[in-house]
Amino acid sequence: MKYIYYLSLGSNLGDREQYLANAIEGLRRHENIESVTPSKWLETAPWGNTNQGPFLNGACKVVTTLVPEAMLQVMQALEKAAGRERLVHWGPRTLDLDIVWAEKEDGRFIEVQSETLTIPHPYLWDRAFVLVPLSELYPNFIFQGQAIGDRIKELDEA
Ligand code: A4P
Ligand code: MG
Repeated sequence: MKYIYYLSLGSNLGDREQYLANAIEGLRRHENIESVTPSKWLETAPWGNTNQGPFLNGACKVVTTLVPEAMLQVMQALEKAAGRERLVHWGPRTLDLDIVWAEKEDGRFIEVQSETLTIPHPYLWDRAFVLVPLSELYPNFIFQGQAIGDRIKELDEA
């Protein structure tokens, strides 16, 4: 059984581009990860806690046999390798990796609701910095009956 994960990547401390590039490399090196397709990176204004520096954000598509909890562990190891410290909720970070959407290889989407993992990501549909890179990798993505391109326009006008 294969899984397709769409990850959101973000960094707003230090060499942001290097942290994102290292994350992609780290995913690619994992023996149970078959492919990693990154989006372009884009600079974004901080969302939520606005008292911090601008982010470099992006997304990537991961094809793997790893189940969701195992995928999360791989991501957290990469965050740790980037020197990530969990100090402030929604605060500055060297590297943040979130699973925003997941599917099985037959296209059926995956829902997870556990202590450690919520998929789809609760703020998936509210954040242009997640949706703009995601739309590059998954242009025909539809969530709750709405096309991703329409949602991006709506957020842009808000
Ligand atoms: N967790 C639950 N569901 C997931 C999931 N789908 N993917 C748990 C990844 N992790 C998930 O996360 C806390 C816990 O969430 C993890 O231990 C995992 O078990 P965290 O990264 O340690 O903590 P956090 O910073 O409090 O939360 P989170 O969710 O990463 O923050 P956000 O909501 O992503 O906000 N503005 C811009 N422009 N760009 C950004 O990238 N990022 C944030 C962080 C705020 N503002 C931003 C950006
Ligand atoms: Mg996170």
